[in-house]
Amino acid sequence: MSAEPTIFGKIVSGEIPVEVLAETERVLAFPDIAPQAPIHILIIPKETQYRDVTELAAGDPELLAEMVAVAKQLATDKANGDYRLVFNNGATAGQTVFHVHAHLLSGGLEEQSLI
Ligand code: DGP
Repeated sequence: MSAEPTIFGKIVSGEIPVEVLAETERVLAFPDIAPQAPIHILIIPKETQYRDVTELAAGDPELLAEMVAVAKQLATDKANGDYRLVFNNGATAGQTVFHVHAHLLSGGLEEQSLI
């Protein structure tokens, strides 16, 4: 029996449409629905089994590195190449979707919120 898909699982499967900002064979990037910065993009693996970055780093560090490379490319394309990359890990740390995701924040530190 498979678990109920998360909202990001539904985005990967195409059930929920998003504006794709970057895509590789294993990684997808799309705008956060509630942006906290001029540039606020979510970067996720297409694979659904990793709940958070701790699991991903242990299970597939190359996939984590690919997410970081996508972040750098987006920050270079859309801003000056500098960026923040935030992973919330666990409900009491603010994680609400249990499919690992990086928040890419860029484009003016003074306009950003702590997420
Ligand atoms: P976190 O709190 O770290 O689990 O971040 C989850 C983020 O996901 C939050 O910033 C809002 C975003 N989000 C939730 N649902 C959707 C959705 O349906 N579409 C998009 N684009 N973003 C979503």
